[in-house]
Amino acid sequence: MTRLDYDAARDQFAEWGVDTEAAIERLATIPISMHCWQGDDVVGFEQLSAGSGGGIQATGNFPGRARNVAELRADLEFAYSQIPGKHRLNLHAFYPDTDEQPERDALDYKHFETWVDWAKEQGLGLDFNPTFFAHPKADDNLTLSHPDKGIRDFWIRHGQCCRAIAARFGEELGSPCVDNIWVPDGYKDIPVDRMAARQRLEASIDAMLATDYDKAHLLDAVESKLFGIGVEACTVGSHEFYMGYAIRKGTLLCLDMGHFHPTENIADKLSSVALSVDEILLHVSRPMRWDSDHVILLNDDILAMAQELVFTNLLDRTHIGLDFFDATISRTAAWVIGTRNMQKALLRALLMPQEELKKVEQELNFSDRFILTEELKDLPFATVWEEFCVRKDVSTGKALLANLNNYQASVADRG
Ligand code: RNT
Ligand code: ZN
Repeated sequence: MTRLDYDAARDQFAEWGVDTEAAIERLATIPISMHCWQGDDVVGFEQLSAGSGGGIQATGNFPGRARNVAELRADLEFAYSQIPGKHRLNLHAFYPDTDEQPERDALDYKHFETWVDWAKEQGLGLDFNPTFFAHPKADDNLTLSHPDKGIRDFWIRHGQCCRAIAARFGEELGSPCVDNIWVPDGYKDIPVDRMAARQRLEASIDAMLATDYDKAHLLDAVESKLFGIGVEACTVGSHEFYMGYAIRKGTLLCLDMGHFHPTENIADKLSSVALSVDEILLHVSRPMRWDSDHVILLNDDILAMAQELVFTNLLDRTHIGLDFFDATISRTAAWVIGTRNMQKALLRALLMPQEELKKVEQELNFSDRFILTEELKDLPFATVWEEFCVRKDVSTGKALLANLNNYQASVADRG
């Protein structure tokens, strides 16, 4: 690409009243929270964990899985180096950096302190998640809603120590840490007392959230789900459950794109949810037939999501997190391409003539809306993306392909 290409693209967008410079500047301020668990197939660094369980599953055995903290950080550093802009890392509680083997209900900031040092060095924000799976006390697929009070209390303590850790992350890094609560709780077959399970879940989350933290340090989120493998009949923490909870208790609501009926449009939910909750957490993902957590493509679902965020002016109260894990391809390539796809989608939305589109819709001029949305697809979005990457000093196209393959080759001999 030459300077001339970008100048021509800038002029072309300007004809539609779109300022490419403003779009590039805005895009640079939008952090994406990249999830640590794509790097190791959701295994974690506790010696006791035997895979994820809880109805989630990474498929594949592509070489290069990060086996320890050092490998995961090296992979993350490489991935961030190929992604334009400054971003965040979304850590799970079963990724401590310690030889102590602490139980989940005895996790402490000290077990994660080196993550904070590393995040400071890298200029990253941190988000966090308690881990309510991959543990013997989660084997019934019941945690915070388990009928056994001892098990519930164990998981409540886990959630409490994770909030303390997350709040400290936020304090140390000067940026609020989103602590996202997702539990796998559900039933294989049809339960007869859904209400009791939901009341237990609610009481447990209330107990977990009882301590107040400064919102400048900690933001609590709750994540719903339609179903998981092994809990096909009922998920205790359903969408209605958490939507109501978030509204009544003032938490963030997490919308995971894989956690709804496959034909539902998740982008459509934003404007409705945003009328009732202050802030939203997204788990941007790609379900295929089920909550399969494929790496996100630059497809219609992602474009629609980004367009809603931009057109509904929700960027400032939405935290964009990613949630996918694929072990059939290079894990670092999955991070890089997936994260860049989210950014590309946002850039496209920022480059749309929003006022004009809203105006014709307001006038019920659906013909123009139709003509415009389709003609606009021919605008040179790729040239503006390229310019953004050049300014942020990251590669595109064949150079990116070579970088990704070279790095993959360097980790392929991990056992
Ligand atoms: C599971 C949820 C949850 C997990 C992560 C690892 O269905 O999407 O967000 O993917 O916590
Ligand atoms: Zn999720």
